[in-house]
Amino acid sequence: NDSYHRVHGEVPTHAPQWKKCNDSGKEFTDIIYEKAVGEGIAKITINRPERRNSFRPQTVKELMRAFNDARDDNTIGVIIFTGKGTQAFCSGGDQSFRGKNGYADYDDFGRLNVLDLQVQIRRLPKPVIAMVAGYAVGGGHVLHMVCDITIAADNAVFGQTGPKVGSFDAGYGASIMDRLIGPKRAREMWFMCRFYKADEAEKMGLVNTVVPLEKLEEETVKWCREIMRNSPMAIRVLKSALNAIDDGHSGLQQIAGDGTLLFYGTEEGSEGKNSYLERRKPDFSRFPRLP
Ligand code: S0N
Repeated sequence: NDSYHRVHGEVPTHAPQWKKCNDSGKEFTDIIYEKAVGEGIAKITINRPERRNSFRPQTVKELMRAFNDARDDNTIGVIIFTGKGTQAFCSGGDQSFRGKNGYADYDDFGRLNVLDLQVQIRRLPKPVIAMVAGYAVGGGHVLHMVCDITIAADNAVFGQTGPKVGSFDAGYGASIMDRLIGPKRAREMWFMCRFYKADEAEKMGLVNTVVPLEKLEEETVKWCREIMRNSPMAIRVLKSALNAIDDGHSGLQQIAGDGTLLFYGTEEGSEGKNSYLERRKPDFSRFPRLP
C-alpha cells in the first residue's frame, strides 16, 4: 500500500465542487442531479426527504433521465446514487401512489417502472456507488443492491418490507440478494422482514464499508477518485464480466458489446469497413491469427 501511494500519490479528500444539472433545460422536481467540476463524478439524489425518499413513478422517470445523461457524458466515470438528508437513502415505492396495477401518478396509469431503473443501473457501463445514510428498505433496499458498491453511514438500516406491506420483488430483489448474502440469509431477510443495522449488513456482505455519518460523502468521493485513476475500459469490461453469468443472455450481450467496441478501434476492424466503403475486397491477410 505504501509503495502504491509513493507512485500514485494519496487520494485527495477535499470536498468536490458540485454543479447542478437540469434535464435539457427542464428542472427536476423529485431528484437533484449534480456533477463534480473536473472530477468525472456525477451524483444523483432522490429529493423527497419528507417521504423518506420513497419513489413515485415521476421520481423513477427523472432518475432514469439523469442516469442516462451520466452514461452518455464521456467525462463521467463513476456515479454516486443517494437520498437527500440523513434519515433515508430510499424507503421504496411511495405507498400512496400504489394502485391496482402498480404505481400511478398524474396519468393514473399503473406501472412498476423501478424495474427498468434496476436494469439500467445494472447495465450502465460505469460503476454506480450507493451512498446510504438512514433507511434503505423495500424497493430502496433493492436499489442499493443493484448498485456496484455500497458505502454505508453508521446510521444506515437495511431491510425488505414487501411481505409486510403486501408486495414482493421476486426479480433482482431476490436473485441479487441471494448472490450477495447467500440463500439462507436471503430467505431470512425476505421471510421475516427484519431490519439490519450497518455493522450487521457489513458482516453479511451487503455493503462494502461503514463510516461515521459525517464522513459518508468524503469517503464515497474518495472511493470514486480512486476508481477514476484506473482504466475506464478495464472497469467497463469488468463490470459486464462480473454481471455476465447472472444476467444470462443480456449479460452476454453487454460483454459482447464491449468486445465489438474494442474491435471497432482496431486496424483489422477498420479494414472490413474501409473495404466496403472503397468497394474492394477486404484484405485480412496481414492480421495475425493469434494463439
Ligand atoms: C422507512 C421507515 C422505516 C422510516 O420510519 P420513520 O423514520 O419512523 O419515518 P415515518 O414517520 O414512518 O415516515 C415519515 C413520512 O414518510 C412517509 N413514508 C415513508 N416511507 C414511505 C413509503 N414507502 N411510501 C409512502 N410514504 C412513506 C410516512 O408515511 C411519513 O409520512 P407522514 O409524515 O405524512 O406521516 C418507514 O417510513 C417505513 O417503514 N416506510 C415504508 C417502507 C415500505 O414498506 N416501503 C414500500 C415497500 N415496497 C416497495 O418498495 C415496492 C416497490 C418495488 O420496488 C417493487 C419492485 C419490484 C416488484 C414489486 C415491487 C413491489 O413490491 O411492489
